[in-house]
Amino acid sequence: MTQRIVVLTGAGISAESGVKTFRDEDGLWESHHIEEVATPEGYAANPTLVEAFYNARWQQLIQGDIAANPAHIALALLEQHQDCELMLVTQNIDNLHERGGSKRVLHMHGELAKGRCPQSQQTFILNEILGPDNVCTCCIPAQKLRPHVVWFGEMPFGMDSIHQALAQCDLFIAIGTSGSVYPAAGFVDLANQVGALTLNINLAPRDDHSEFQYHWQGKASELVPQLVTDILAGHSVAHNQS
Ligand code: BJW
Repeated sequence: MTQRIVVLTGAGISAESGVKTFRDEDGLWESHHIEEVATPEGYAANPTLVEAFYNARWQQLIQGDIAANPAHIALALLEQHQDCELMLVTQNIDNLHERGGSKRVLHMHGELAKGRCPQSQQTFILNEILGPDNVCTCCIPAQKLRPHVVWFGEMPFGMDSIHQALAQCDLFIAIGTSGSVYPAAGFVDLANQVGALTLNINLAPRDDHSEFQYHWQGKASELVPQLVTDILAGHSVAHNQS
């Protein structure tokens, strides 16, 4: 029987690829003020600073020695499995799932590779870093593109599809996310409500208040390939819990 799986990934899945997380030691929020770089108000006050923040991350992603790791690659393998209906939702704005081979990725917090028209909301693939010269082709007069990301107070993308998938899923898996940002942090509750199995994979130990039924503590690059092997073999996720 087809297993319906929703996977939610966060910054932790890309950490072993060399991309910084937000809230870990040496994470992005240690060297940047959230309200300055991750709110619409911060962008309105200083667009140059905010664009520089995203441009530096984009350049690191395309020019550095950053590559998809075994966790991204394993999820791409899961997508191809005939007996599994997978929705892969990522909070990450990097493109490492795609580089790992995933074909269908829902970027609920946007994508570094794109700019967005603030008027029509149409997105444009960026061939260069975002600056004053990047304007849309959908409006007259042309509008300056903004980073295609979701800041605090803005609505994440794809919420209807995500809710629909969660309402029908058999298994919900969160990987490498601190669960501190909503609405993503509430997905586990929705999955629990429909009786799905819920599994959290994280380097950190189980949180006492966790809503997840199962917790696998360790590196995503090791545990996700193991998980995918188990799923493909028809084994339960109930082992290896902490
Ligand atoms: C590893 C590992 C390894 C490390 N292996 N693991 C209550 C209910 C509903 C909403 C709210 C609420 N209270 C407040 C809100 C609003 C707000 C919110 O959640 N605030 C919180 C601070 C409480 N949310 C919003 O505003 C959202 N919009 C919204 O709610 O819309 C509705 C609405 C609209 C209008 C008015 C009112 C309501 C939008 C949130 C946007 C978040 N944007 C960011 C920036 C995106 C662009 C960018 O990348 O710069 O998204 S913030 C940042 O946090 C980024 C991430 O996607 C997000 C989550 O972070 P993540 O991925 O979990 O990373 P970390 O660093 O926190 O965790 C990493 C984890 O990995 C750790 O646990 C490590 O242990 C682990 N790890 N190495 C395995 N190798």
